[in-house]
Amino acid sequence: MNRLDLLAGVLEGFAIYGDCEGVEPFGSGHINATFMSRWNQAGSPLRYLHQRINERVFQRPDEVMENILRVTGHLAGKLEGLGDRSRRTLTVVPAKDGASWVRDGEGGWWRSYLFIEGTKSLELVSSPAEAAFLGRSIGAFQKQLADLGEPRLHETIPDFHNMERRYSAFYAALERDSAGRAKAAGAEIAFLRENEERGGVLIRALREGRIPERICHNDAKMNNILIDRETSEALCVSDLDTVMPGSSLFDVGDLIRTVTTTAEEDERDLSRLSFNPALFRALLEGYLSEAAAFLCPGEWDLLAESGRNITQIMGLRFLTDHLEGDRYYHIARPGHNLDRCRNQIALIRSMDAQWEAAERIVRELRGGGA
Ligand code: ADP
Ligand code: GN1
Ligand code: MG
Repeated sequence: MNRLDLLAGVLEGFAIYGDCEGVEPFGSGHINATFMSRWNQAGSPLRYLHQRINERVFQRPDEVMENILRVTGHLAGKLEGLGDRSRRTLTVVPAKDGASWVRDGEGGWWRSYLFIEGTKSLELVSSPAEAAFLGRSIGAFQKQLADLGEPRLHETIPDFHNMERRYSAFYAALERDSAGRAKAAGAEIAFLRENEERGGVLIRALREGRIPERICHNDAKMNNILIDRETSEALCVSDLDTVMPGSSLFDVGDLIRTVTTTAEEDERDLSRLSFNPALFRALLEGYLSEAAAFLCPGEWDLLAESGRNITQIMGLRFLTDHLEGDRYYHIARPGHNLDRCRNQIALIRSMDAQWEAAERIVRELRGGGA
């Protein structure tokens, strides 16, 4: 049965009142199946967002939802008093039986959120001001979650940003070469092999205690942040499936990866892609306006490096998935994951070429704010 039919079968299960006037696919996420529904609620138009959780990726959807309820509840508490609180954090719409999900006829797990109106998500940043808003929103998100307390959040994907584990998975995929694609990816494989050592820098620092474990988003790429269409303010951090213990630098790195580039993640014309130091500065200024208060010296030391590191882990994961026959990420065309990998490698090369500028910017910001 297709996803839309499955959704039609579960909509009844959510505590949503009124008449459903239509459902359509929504967004450009690589993982879950996302839809938007339109309702007529006693004359008022309303929308909701529905997602089927990708169970290949998230093997314990119940734990994912338990985390999300805690996190959204905590964030809502921090935002108490604000008139537009329900636009600034996700709100889970419960099922009629009180659960936070509804199961479909195939056993799939569905959840619903209030649809946050008047927002968009960006694939590319168009100004330093936007970059600063995005940085600030993740700094604030980390700060707000710092006192979430016990128990520790579930690790919804264990070792998610563990580069060493990601390299092991890559080498295993290369060895199997189950889709027969390794030969045509020789240059990318060579690049990732050559850069394995430096790739371990964040995970080693975390393991050795030079940077602390913190609750972070873990998937803080730009299009997971909802932007107000009117003001360009980064209003709401979404896609909370991977909020769990990690490093603040995993989020900073993912922001650097997606905000400071001049081309989208799957752009094939690599001549259009470069690292933009002005966006890098603005992004970090925004992030630090919230995070300078809690970052420790070890985190400052690796701030610039985090961008290269998270770009590298994504390049590695895209290539691993390509070698395995595209089983993890949604793809829209043959070779999509290889294109994404090439794009990430080009971005690392551009960051390398402008490394002195990046380090100088961090030094200046540290001098002014650390
Ligand atoms: P995936 O895990 O597949 O990436 P996301 O949770 O990121 O799915 O959702 C896909 C897209 O839907 C996001 O990039 C965002 O633009 C949009 N989105 C997510 N939640 C909401 C919401 N509550 N209201 C409006 N748009 C949303
Ligand atoms: C996936 O779900 P989405 O599209 O926001 C992935 C991230 C990658 C990203 C690359 C759970 O994010 O880790 O950085 O694609 N999410 C998961 O664009 O694997
Ligand atoms: Mg997403």
